[in-house]
Amino acid sequence: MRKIVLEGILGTETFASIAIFEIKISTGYCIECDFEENHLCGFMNRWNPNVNWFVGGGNIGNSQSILPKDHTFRSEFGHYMYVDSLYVKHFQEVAQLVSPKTLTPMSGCLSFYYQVQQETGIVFTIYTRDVNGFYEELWKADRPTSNDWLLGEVDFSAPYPMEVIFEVAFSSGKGGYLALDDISFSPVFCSNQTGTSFNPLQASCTFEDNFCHFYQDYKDGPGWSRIKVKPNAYRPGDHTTGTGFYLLANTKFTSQPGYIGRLYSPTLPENLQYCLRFYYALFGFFKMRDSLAVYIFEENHIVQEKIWSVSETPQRVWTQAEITFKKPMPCKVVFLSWCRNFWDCGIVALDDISVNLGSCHSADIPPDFPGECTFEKNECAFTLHPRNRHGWHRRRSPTPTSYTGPTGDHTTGVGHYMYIEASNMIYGQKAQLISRLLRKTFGHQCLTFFYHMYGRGTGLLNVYLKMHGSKKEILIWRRRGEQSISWLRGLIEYTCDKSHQIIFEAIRGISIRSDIAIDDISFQRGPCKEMEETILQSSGYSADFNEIEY
Ligand SMILES: [Ca+2]
Ligand SMILES: [Ca+2]
Ligand SMILES: [Ca+2]
Repeated sequence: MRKIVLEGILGTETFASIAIFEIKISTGYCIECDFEENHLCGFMNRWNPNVNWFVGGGNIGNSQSILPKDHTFRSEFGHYMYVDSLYVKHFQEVAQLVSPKTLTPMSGCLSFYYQVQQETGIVFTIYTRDVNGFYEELWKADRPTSNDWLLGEVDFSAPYPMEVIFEVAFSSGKGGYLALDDISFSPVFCSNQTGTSFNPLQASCTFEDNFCHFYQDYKDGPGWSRIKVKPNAYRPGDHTTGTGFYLLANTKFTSQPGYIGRLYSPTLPENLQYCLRFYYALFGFFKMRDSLAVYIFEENHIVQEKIWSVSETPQRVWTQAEITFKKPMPCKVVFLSWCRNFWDCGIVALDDISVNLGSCHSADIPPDFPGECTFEKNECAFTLHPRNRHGWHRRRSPTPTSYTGPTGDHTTGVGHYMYIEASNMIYGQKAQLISRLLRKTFGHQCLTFFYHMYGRGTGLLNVYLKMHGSKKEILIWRRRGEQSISWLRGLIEYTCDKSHQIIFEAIRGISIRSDIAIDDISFQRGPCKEMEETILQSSGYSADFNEIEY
């Protein structure tokens, strides 16, 4: 069972108002329609000066009495959509009927009925269009053999959000009309074969437990090793949590000069668009160019194509790479590290490889989800405490004082984070970053964030929960003093049956080397999936939590 909640939040204007009318919930797929109701099922005509899709039928006494009976009821009272060439003024003018966007992954058979009168000069094509506006032809009408309704069927697969566009183009003004009715979808491919289901998570890995489905061939040298280190300026903590595992390729110790074995992903099915993301960090390279490269290998390794390689980039920072690709054959992604000669060589670290369906760019279009903040665009739902407005700053690039603060943000390595600049504060001074009012948690809530506490004089980072209407700030998490040169993941599991706020409070330590930074805050419903032992003791607030001494 699900509920749909419509929430209206009024702005501050005196006469602000929000109105809702005509909510319709229908069963079936969002790209289906028989056009018998007055809302077109969310389909839209893309308006044009001359040619457009209109609703036909319904015995509306259209002067163009040549128009047909509909397909659903086979009567004058049924409805359908049509495009008439009567008003065409330009060669190949097009009319587009755009479906609602698919919201969940779907694949199967898209079917519809269409009728063409006086077919010469009419081109009827169906396209899909993704959120970046990228068109792909799905189907094109053959020269029709009849003037009655014809069934069109095409295999349709929408692993990521897309629209279906029914497009009619006229090459002359005497092209007659085209009518469309009964668009429907069934989750079985038209040829009655079930769709292959591919879960992109199979090609993702944090390397915390093992190599997941990645593997190597060792014929080119020692390959990538999975390691966990105590972080220092030359070896980072991992990207996933700051204390976990990552992969390392050290080209200084390869048998062949400067060339290291390949890391293969599992096979990715053909004809799907993928977004590959991963984090890398480089250490000690004299020349960075091409020290890490990503190739696409066809199954039998005949086709090999370089799709990405590193260029000049800051060293010693976990940096995110994003690659969108689509191939007509099943393929594997291959990570390769190399350098031209011994003196150029260094270390490449690799972590958090993920594969998603769709373009990488599309994920960036919606702003942060309400429960997430990367600080890339703004401070999201967080505001500064009015009394210490100068406490937290949003920053990109390293902090000005050396031996303290992060060298890049956690999200991409080159993005934004929030931090306190110890040089502008005095010992013991507090800076609070306060969330907007959050609703009660309905059971467990998992708050994840990344924090950076590096510097000899580092002070404290506290996280408080403050219930609405109460002045009391309940401590739910705390770290004191220098923690790591890496970004560390903080996990807090809590419940709260009232609306509340979460407060990040940084307290400046004894010296200017006490910058504290946070990034990538996310609130998720349910208990935290992984809880580390060290965090368990400080997670979940209880009445006596405040009594814990440090
Ligand atoms: Ca109809
Ligand atoms: Ca990791
Ligand atoms: Ca960030």
